[in-house]
Amino acid sequence: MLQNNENYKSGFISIIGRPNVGKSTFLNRVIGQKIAIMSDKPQTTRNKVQGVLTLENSQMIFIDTPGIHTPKHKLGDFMLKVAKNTLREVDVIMFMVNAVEPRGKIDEYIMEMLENNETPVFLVINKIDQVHPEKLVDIIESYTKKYNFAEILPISALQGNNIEKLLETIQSYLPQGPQYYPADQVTDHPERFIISELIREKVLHLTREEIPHSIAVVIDKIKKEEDTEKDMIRVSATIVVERDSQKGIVIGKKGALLKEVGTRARKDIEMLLGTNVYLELWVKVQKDWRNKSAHLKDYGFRDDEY
Ligand SMILES: Nc1nc2c(ncn2[C@@H]2O[C@H](COP(=O)(O)OP(=O)(O)OP(=O)(O)O)[C@@H](O)[C@H]2O)c(=O)[nH]1
Ligand SMILES: [Mg+2]
Repeated sequence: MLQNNENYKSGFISIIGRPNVGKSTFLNRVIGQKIAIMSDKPQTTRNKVQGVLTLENSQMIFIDTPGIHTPKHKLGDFMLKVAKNTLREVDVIMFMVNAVEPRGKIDEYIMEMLENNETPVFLVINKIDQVHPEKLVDIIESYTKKYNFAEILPISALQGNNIEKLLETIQSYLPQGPQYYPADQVTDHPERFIISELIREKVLHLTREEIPHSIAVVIDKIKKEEDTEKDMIRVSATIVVERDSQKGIVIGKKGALLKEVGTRARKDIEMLLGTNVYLELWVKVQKDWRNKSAHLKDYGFRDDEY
């Protein structure tokens, strides 16, 4: 049953920061399921991804956002807008930074952006598994001299250090409120979106240089197969690239790379759907799609949704 009593707390928490600091890794750890894709390539996340954590006395709705960067095309403009817009109506802002990298221009840009904000901002220093604890004091100082944070929490999203403490602290900032989502709902994204993201993630993992940024994945069809013995869902998807040469790379020698993408993505999709999956992948060239509004809309980057 959906809770709505005096002792129940709920609210929205936006996670913002530079690309690659571990925002999506944090979200997935807290939710306990992969709903946002992760990679070591910057600008992995392109849309906002909402993850719901329901505890006995509270519900926290985390909003993972695209890493803030200087946009170089229309897709980048869209991503920046998505990240900024999530700040408007949340109860807590988690500004995540990477303990391993020094404070940079983008961090400063973000702190300036937060300057006239009424919402409490937490400084969350991630990847502390990578630095000596003695270094933390200097890292903290380099940020606190620029901004007055409500809370400062060093964590490791990958290994789980201090996550419980962070959740408890967030909870203490949430207002009394209703349980917005049923307890078993972990995200508001349709399966179709997560499936396309899981496929994109495998391409990110298996390619380098410009490819990760140049692809989009479109789901053409998801269909339950009726005449098979076992439960089986057939998924057809198209990987869109920007140039002919990229098509060759994504397909690989004798189709090897595309096959590997398919095998890995199928496993994740089967986990997501809890059934056998037959995955069909196609590759298509769509010149300069990242700068074309019509294509951006087709591939799920719709301005009017934000
Ligand atoms: N060592 C270490 N690595 C981490 C930690 N958290 C995340 N990573 C790694 O950092 C990389 C980036 O993680 P993501 O979660 O995709 O980062 P992001 O901030 O969502 O990146 P964008 O979506 O591009 O903005 C991945 O290779 C993660 O495995 C951590 O606590 N420790
Ligand atoms: Mg991300």
